[in-house]
Amino acid sequence: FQVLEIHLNASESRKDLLTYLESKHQADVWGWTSHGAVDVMVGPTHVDDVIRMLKTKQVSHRTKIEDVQRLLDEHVAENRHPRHRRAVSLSSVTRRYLRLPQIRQFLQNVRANATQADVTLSSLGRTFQGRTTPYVRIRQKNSGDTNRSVIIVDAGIHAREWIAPAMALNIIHRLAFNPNDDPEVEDLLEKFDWLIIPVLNPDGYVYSHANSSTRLWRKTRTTAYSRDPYCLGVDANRNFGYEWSDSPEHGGNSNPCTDNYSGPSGFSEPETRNLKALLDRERGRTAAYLSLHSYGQFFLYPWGYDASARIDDESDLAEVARQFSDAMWRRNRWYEVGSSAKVLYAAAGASDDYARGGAGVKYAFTVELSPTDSSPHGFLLPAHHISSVVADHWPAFKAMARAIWNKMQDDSSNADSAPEFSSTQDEIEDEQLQHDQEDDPTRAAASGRNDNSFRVVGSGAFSNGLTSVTIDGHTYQLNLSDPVTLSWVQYYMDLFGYERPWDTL
Ligand code: 0X9
Ligand code: ZN
Repeated sequence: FQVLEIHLNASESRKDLLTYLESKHQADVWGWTSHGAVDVMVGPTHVDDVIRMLKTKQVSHRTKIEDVQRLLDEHVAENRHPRHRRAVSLSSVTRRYLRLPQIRQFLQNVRANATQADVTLSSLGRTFQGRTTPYVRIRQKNSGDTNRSVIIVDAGIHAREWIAPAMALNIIHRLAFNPNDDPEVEDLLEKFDWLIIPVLNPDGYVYSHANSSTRLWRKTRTTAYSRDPYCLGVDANRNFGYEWSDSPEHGGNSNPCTDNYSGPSGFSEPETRNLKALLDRERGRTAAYLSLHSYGQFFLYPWGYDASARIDDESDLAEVARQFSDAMWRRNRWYEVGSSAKVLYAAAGASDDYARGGAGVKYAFTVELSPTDSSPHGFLLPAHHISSVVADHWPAFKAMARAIWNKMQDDSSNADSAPEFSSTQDEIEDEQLQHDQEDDPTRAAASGRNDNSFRVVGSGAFSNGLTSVTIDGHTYQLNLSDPVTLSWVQYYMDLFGYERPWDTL
């Protein structure tokens, strides 16, 4: 496999060309570059045809990665962990891409031993394959029930973007232990509670760690919408239910075999609903939502669903974004800033748009971390780069938090634009404390059985062999002969108090 950097002339048939490459040549779009070019991975049996086609169309291009397999093998080898060693040292987050079980171990270690902050560890809810989704809440030590604004950070919506979970774990490490005696850490905890979800798509993340042939997996691992093993998963960052669309014009797709499959409807997937539930719970308290991705070095704000939609307070978001990119610049890294549909491309159903449009978070951002688009590594950034990425980005995250804080002070001195709270602070706090103590919040949420919440419609007799199942108001087309799907439905049936599942089907 090779990665080609293709320079699309103007806006001409940009989409057509990519759609053609994806459908006819099974090309995989890795990412957009700031100068309007696109990185596309093409397989060995297609690369000659593709290059010939580009030449006849006079589309300029260059080979960016000659041999993806070699890079993959090196990358996987560098990140291989000694199997016998059980304990994960805290500082390993600066040197390695941890596997999911190691991330769980790391988080437990943080909770037990944090020196600089109070840390609680909870689960956002189950994934499609039934995994819990760990997240931490980091608060100033002994701060009792003071009601700070929250900054929510997630990573790993896309499985293959490993630098993002690594960055999230390092933010946790720095806030909870302050390993470099950074005098500003205390201030960050004084200003905000930090709620960090290092891996929002655990099923996909685990799969991307399985071997070099699965390393570039992007989506979740839903088996519900197709029987073809190559067509599993939903692009979780197309599945959020704000201005959701599965049309290619809005960056989505209705074909389960594509890498940007939007799912059958907004919030059809447990992973996106897990984050929605958190954002909804924290409604009115969340100062900022930050979603970490890679790669390309972009700092993006809404709207992402449509390039013609303009956000009304763009200057506020742009100012915070500029503080971030200025701080990166001081570390010799160039970040491009802007609204995502304009800077990158329209992509409806992403988490930032929901955070802003659905959950009312003023400062909602997507960060495409390093490397840049001119790097030869893309998603396969070697693990020994983690520490410099972290060292360079930490000042920028701090600058961002400071900028948001300053903006909030300006706003609250101007009563007209002060944020509205949906309920009293105390109510929200009580609710949150309950959730933090739950091992799995979805269990608590479902404790009152509601007869409309779980319905099975049809009996597998559809021509596609799928059965319509409605869970909690969302309808899924499920392949119930698949054992993983079955266990997942079983999980929800238990949750909603149904004991005898399959007689009715
Ligand atoms: O396409 C995406 O989901 C993100 N880029 S990535 O290369 N990591 O896949 C960008 C999402 C930007 N936000 C919105 N379009 N709303
Ligand atoms: Zn991504």
